[in-house]
Amino acid sequence: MTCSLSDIKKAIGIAENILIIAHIQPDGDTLGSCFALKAVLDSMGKNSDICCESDMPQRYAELFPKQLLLQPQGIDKNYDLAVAVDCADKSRLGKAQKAFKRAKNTINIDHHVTNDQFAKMNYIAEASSVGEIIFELMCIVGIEPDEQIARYLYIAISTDTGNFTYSNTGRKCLSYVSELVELFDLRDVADALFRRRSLVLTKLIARALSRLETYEDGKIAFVTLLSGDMKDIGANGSDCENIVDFAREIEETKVAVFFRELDKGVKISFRSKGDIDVCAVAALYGGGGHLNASGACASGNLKDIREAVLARLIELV
Ligand SMILES: [Mn+2]
Repeated sequence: MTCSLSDIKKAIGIAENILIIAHIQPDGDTLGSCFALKAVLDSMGKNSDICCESDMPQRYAELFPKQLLLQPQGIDKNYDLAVAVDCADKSRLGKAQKAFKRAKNTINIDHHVTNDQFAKMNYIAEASSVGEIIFELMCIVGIEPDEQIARYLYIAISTDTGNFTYSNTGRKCLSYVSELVELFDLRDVADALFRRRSLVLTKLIARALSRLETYEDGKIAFVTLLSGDMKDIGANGSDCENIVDFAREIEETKVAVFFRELDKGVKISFRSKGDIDVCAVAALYGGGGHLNASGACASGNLKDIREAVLARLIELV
């Protein structure tokens, strides 16, 4: 069932031990929102843990206390409440699904239009980021943001809005950030998020761009990483966030796709401009997301999947 933020406040009120779950291959929004929520719960005197199937991505290692991100395999506790954060469907919980199911009550806080409401209580809002929703929840439970909460919420909101440049950047998220901005060192965090990149990621981008292919006069742009590339460069999946943007930024390009070959299947990230709905294309492969940004994990081989995606996109551009 769907619920309101005050229902969530009530559910938190009667829970003592709370598990917060970030999605697999976590991004800035899920991590920032989970850590902000934990800080809010700490202030309320609640016990909470954060778990995620994937390791902390290198990009975020210095921004979050890594030791607080628990592996779901190590969790044997039964929580009163489990909260899925930024997860459009159950599969995004990965191995944390078990602990989620075991919890007495479950909440799903998300902003993906494709969310399938897999929890007992579902709060799916139209928002730039889950960070924006956690800000509102924080206000409703009556907690004042401190340095930590402000920093985490900024990370969540700024990364999901492409540093306040995507079309989801609106008055709400800007006004929330304006309330947070004096509480933490924005320049320092922004520098780590948007003006710095690891050598590994730089090499991955170079490799992906070396395989750039364009179709329909550049309206469609594909970048690709083969499974051997990751080993070769010493990278893992979490290093790949945002590679698709290098294709999206091409002036002529209307739809950008990043294919990453996995041991089994292919991870596909879609970005589009204007009203081209890549969420519908991702849905063909069991994925989803937003109109202009979505993703899927397709089974099959890279060559066939690329051809099928291309055929579908040619109809759209
Ligand atoms: Mn998000």
